[in-house]
Amino acid sequence: MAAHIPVTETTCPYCGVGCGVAVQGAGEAVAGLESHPANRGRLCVKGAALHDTLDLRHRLLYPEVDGARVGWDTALDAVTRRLRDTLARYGPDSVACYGSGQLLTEDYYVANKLMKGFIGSAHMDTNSRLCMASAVAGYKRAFGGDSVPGCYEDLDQADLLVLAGSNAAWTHPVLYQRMVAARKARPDVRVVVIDPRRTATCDLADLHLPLRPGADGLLFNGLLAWLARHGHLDRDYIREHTGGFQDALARAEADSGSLADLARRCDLRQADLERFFHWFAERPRTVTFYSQGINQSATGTDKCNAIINCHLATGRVGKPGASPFSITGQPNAMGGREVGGLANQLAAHMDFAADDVDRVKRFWNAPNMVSEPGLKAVDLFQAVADGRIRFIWILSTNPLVSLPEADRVREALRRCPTVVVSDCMGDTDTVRMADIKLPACTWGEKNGTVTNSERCISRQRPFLEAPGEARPDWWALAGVGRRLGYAEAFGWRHPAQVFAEHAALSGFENDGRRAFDISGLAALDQAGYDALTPVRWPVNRHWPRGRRRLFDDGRFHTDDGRARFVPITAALPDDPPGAGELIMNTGRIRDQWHTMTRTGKARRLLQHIGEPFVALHPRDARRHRIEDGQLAHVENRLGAIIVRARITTDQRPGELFVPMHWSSPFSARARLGALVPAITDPLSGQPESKFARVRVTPCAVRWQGFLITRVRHGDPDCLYWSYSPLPGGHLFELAGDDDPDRARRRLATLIGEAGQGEAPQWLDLRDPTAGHFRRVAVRDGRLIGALFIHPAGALPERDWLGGLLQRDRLEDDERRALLGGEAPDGGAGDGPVVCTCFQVGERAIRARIHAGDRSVEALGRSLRCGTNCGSCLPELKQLLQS
Ligand SMILES: Nc1nc2c(c(=O)[nH]1)N[C@H]1C(S)=C(S)[C@@H](COP(=O)(O)OP(=O)(O)OC[C@H]3O[C@@H](n4cnc5c(=O)[nH]c(N)nc54)[C@H](O)[C@@H]3O)O[C@H]1N2
Ligand SMILES: Nc1nc2c(c(=O)[nH]1)N[C@H]1C(S)=C(S)[C@@H](COP(=O)(O)OP(=O)(O)OC[C@H]3O[C@@H](n4cnc5c(=O)[nH]c(N)nc54)[C@H](O)[C@@H]3O)O[C@H]1N2
Ligand code: SF4
Ligand SMILES: [Mo]
Repeated sequence: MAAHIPVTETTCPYCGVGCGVAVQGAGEAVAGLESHPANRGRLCVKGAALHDTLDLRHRLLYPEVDGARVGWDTALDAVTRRLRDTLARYGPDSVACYGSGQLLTEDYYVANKLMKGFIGSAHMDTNSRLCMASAVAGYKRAFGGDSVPGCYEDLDQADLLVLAGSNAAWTHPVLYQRMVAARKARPDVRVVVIDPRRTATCDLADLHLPLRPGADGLLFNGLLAWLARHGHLDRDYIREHTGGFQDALARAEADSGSLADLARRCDLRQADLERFFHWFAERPRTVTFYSQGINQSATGTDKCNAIINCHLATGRVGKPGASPFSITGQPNAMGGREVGGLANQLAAHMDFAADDVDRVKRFWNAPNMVSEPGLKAVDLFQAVADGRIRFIWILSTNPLVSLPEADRVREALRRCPTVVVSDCMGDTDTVRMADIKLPACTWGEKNGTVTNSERCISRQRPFLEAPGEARPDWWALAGVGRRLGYAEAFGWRHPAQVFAEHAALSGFENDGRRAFDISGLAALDQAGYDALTPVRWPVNRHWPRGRRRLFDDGRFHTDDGRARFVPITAALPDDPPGAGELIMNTGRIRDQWHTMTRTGKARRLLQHIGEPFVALHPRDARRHRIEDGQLAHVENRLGAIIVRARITTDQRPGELFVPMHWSSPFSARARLGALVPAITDPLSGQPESKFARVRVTPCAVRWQGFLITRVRHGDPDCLYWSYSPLPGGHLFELAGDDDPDRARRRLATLIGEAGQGEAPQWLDLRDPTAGHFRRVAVRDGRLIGALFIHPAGALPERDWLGGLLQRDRLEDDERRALLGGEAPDGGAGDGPVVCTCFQVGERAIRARIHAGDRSVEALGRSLRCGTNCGSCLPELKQLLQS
């Protein structure tokens, strides 16, 4: 980077890897930060596309009360008045706050303090309930505190990497690349992937265990029993540092039975199971890296403990290259755990024990300190639905998409007298339901700290002015605190002051009992805060520069200092699906982040996968008469979606996969949260998001098509649509079950541009017998928009047409080509973009393979694909194999 342009060192706002990012100027360019220990200069596709998402399109820029734009004073007065009224009439239990692992630690700390200390309601929960709650509960049961023992270096040092319920190649790409590098440097390293689906992550696997969904607890119980039977336990470690082993082992033995039996119940080959067990026995340096395939389950906490039991039994906790490693999803999931964002925690790793409550109360000088845990997310929204909660403030999360039974959640918010939503974006499913909308700063504008999966605290630093009247979330929350009369408790002027208070609380009367202690940072002034470099907690007198691993001394945070084995009876998800039913698994794709509010702004992030889909096995496709690329209904008694079918043997028969990302602004009917039943783990309250019973049927359409337009007026009125931004406008994929000519007339009204002048010139091509309709609108020689309708969906390249939107004048051959529907050079385009960094499409890659490229390296030399972030390497390999 050129020396004269200022560079801001900050942290990526997406996944829990927590990569350092170097931003040039006001976001002109981004690069991986070489000095950051999490990524050492690397970024994945989403991180590398951050500067494409900084523009102000779709931003919420001004506060609104009941649909009218107001100033901040009026908005915060309104929040306070309605809050006071609700408190006066219905008491503190009628007030709730729902936060997010995408808040900064400072925002989160203030929300928690306001709710639990001053409003006096413990109904403060967070979307981390849908994400990390089981992992937290598992760690607490085993270690006596919510502490991740290991660190990222363990991934470089392990001899066995077990990825359980993680698609890290797509969801934690920079860590995945680290594992790839480790595997390459030391060929003896073994990688086992446990996932019912064959995912991109399996590219690295020496062994893929495509187990029956939900069978992980059984599998790890089986491992524990096998290790004991074959003399692979670390007896000294068990004796010196743990408790409860005999019970746990007895339960595991009773549960798992013979190896043949175990294999049958997990639906795995016995030989594969044995291979995994032998590798585990032979390789003391084992990291089990686990994520949502484990956590998001009605027995998620037990599954976490079944994994931890195996690590404790072999003494593999907190040692170099050896730990059970729950990987966090959101950028500040860990920060939320530190400030007590979950309804069953207080701040700074304290619970609801009487002395904890008293300690926090004294520290805050809190007038209305809560003394009992509040409602967990799913129950909390149930309380909104039945009118017990009458005021809710939602910050930095989109529960109308991400919660189970999402249609019921919508009904609940519709009925709730006061819904306050803080978001940086103006049009999300949840923002649409708000009575009061508060515009939040977002990445690039926010100033504070986040903690990643390995307990590393990093700064997010601003490099942009806050646009419009957007303000930091902590500022809005503190404004309400002051209006309630707590000027001193909420009097901060800068996030550095909030951080210092949070750090001081972590050390307050701690005496080493609570793992989370960053009292060493409590004296930071603003300059020190601004200069803070990444550091792994604890940071205190004993560990002034942070600590890499916890529990390496074999001492835990339980009363007797010993870790606990937890006896597990591994329950499989209750009854098998009924006749005609399939199991719907849900999760993430490579280039999108959750409900797409930010990643959905970058065209290049929609070129890899541009539409919502359902992946299914060819056998199920045949049985349910569904063809590849066809639209399909996926439904159950709770809801219904329409998505495109992708037929693949990567799925097990009887099981579907649907991505969680598409929401109302992005597709007509794809909010899959509506179909997920609100079944939760009794210990953690985490919903079972990966196991919904559904039916799938073909979706009959009479026409397919697409529309491009310079401005977006509204949503298409037809059976199916999905949206993508284009550099000069907008793209909708369309399909309908009505008369195509009528659809043409209706949908063409969506074509337009800003500041309409004289009427555009319409070029029409109609062939009613063939069912072809084309309308192109041109004004002053510029393309304004186009609509193509066709019975079967043989349609021109969207990106070629989209490119024409950016032109000041169309050439004659381009006009002809437009109506003809084919690029002048006859090029059919490059197909789906596989390598997002260098924009290399599937067709180009196939062409090079035909021309003789035989390896990913050769493809990289010819086309550069796969040579930057590496996220597409698994797909390049797959194309080479096919
Ligand atoms: N690209 C991208 N990356 C992200 C995110 C994103 O939205 N997009 N979100 C971030 C967040 S918040 C999170 S929490 C993480 C989540 O990261 P992951 O947990 O890796 O992602 P998921 O796709 O939700 O689920 C992981 C895998 O669990 C598998 N699975 C389903 N059922 C079972 C089962 O019974 N047993 C086992 N062993 N596996 C099962 C699924 O098939 C899936 O491949 O990703 C983070 N990173
Ligand atoms: N079926 C199914 N459901 C799932 C999952 C699954 O795998 N399957 N995964 C679950 C998991 S692990 C997670 S983490 C959740 C994620 O689900 P959500 O948290 O609901 O999804 P996001 O799209 O990340 O929502 C973040 C919102 O905050 C806004 N935002 C961004 N930055 C800021 C900010 O600084 N301040 C404010 N106020 N707003 C901001 C964004 O515009 C967006 O509207 O989904 C859960 N739901
Ligand atoms: S791996 Fe995660 S933190 Fe790193 S650049 Fe990608 S999304 Fe951002
Ligand atoms: Mo998550």
